[in-house]
Amino acid sequence: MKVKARWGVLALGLGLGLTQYHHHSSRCGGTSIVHLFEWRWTDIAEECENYLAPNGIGAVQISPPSESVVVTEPWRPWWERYQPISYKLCSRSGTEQELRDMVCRCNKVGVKIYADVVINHMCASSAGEGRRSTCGSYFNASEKEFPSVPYSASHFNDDKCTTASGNIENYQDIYQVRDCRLVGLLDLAHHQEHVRERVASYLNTLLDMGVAGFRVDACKHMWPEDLKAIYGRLHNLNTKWFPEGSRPFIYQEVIDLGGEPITAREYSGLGRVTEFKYGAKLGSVIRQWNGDKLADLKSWGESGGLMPSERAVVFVDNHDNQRGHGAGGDSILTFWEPRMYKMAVAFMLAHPYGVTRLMSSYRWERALVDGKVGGSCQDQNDWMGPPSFADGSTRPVPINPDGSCGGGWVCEHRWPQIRDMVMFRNEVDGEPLTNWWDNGKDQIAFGRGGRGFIAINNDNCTLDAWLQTGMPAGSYCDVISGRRSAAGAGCTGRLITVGQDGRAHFSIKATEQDPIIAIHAGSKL
Ligand code: AAO
Repeated sequence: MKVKARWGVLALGLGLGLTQYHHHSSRCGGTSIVHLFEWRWTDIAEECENYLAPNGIGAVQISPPSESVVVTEPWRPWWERYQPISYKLCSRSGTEQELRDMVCRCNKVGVKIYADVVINHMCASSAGEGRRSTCGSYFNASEKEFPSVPYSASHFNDDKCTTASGNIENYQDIYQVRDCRLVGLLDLAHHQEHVRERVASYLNTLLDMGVAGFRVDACKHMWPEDLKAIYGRLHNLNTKWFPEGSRPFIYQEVIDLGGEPITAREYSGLGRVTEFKYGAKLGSVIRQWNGDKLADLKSWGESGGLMPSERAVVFVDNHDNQRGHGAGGDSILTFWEPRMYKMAVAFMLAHPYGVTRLMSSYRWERALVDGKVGGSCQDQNDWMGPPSFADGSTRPVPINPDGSCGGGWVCEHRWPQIRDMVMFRNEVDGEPLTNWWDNGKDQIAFGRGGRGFIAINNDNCTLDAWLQTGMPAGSYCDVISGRRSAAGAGCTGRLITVGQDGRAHFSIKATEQDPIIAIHAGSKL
């Protein structure tokens, strides 16, 4: 309570409403965000209607919608979208009309759209002149000319950067990190009125269209006071879909694993911040590295070294660290290791900390240099773009009869275990963590205020215990091994019977494919 009050005062002191931290209304559930990485707008619109709304997913993070350079060597890497050349809204995911249609259709069914916005920089200086761009706009990176915005040489930071290469060479120097080029990308001078106005105008176009917030890329590389000035110019959300006076939900990408002078805290007064320690540490716990064990998660959260929960967006992996970009290290778990991945995602969705973001990926042909698995192992194919046609345009996402995705799309958010843990999180929203139990090693269980209970066995022996669930007596369907029938009387998975005293028997073999049991108020028969 004290912490909340302190942040509230700080946010008000900054002249910002509190709602930039609030992603959902707890009344309607929708607690989680899914990053539909590289999906086309038309596919996202259908996904909102057919899957996300009915399954209680609250929002989609879309790939950057702004016009970018088209990189053809190697053949159309996913990362070309992080090199904008204008703020026109045609991208590899579709046209502006398709974007508008998607935002409208998703809003209609109550699924919010958060746009990944790349505002720190434009494309790399090495992109030169005469390159292709996604809307066909002209640009000349060598001369720093982007007439469609417009930006020209004076709108970039190069005069402030003191490194010989013009790039960030040392993350210990806060001036380099903010005023030099991130991996050669032309660094915008956000202290200039013109740049602030152009960036705010881009974001406002999206807000007016019905977008509900932003994942702001590369915030570490922008000065907090510049971001504050830009956020201060943002319109409220469109009242066609949102209550009058609603502010955009903002979550800022700041990689803070400790050890650098720039911290997440510098940005958490402006909006939420991506908590990178979360996935790195959780991966290490589930891999049982360095003596880490599930029982350690008893103190998970702020007391365990994470930022305040009401400032954090959390995730097991993201589009960078699932392929060795960004940060997090080898411990990061991804869809490539599904058993451990599902344990990590189930824990994240059951635990009250943070706003949760799910990753939805596509497969690429991995070419591991050292043969290791894990997030940051070297992968020569880390650039590979989404499933594409020969002309480089992105393929649609085909949905199989069993609800999984085909065509190289992984769709972790459609894995039944993950789908039903999203429902679990919606059911227990706002409830405290209760009835923690562990065996001192890699078996844990905990409840959420009598509305849900989960047990996970990552040990090498069976979990066999009578546990206090805190839940009302009755029969519950385990949502990991099955699902409650629509009529509510049957269960396709295992049944857990909670007695009058709130206790229930749990048995999970160490060899099970999904060594998890989860029950919640919505799975009661
Ligand atoms: C591409 C090519 C480059 C080329 C460039 C320009 O790959 O070779 O130079 O074009 O021609 C994405 C791709 C990039 C791509 C870029 C543009 O990932 O490969 O470059 O598009 O097309 C830093 C930033 C962070 C950033 C991350 C990738 O702070 O903001 O790098 N993420 C975002 C996006 C990302 C995107 C961009 C930004 C650019 O999510 O997709 O890039 O728009 C330390 C620092 C971190 C830093 C990492 C990366 O991390 O703390 O701030 O992230 O280094 O080097 C341990 C440490 C940890 C450390 C890490 C790595 O884990 O604990 O702190 O090691 O050293």
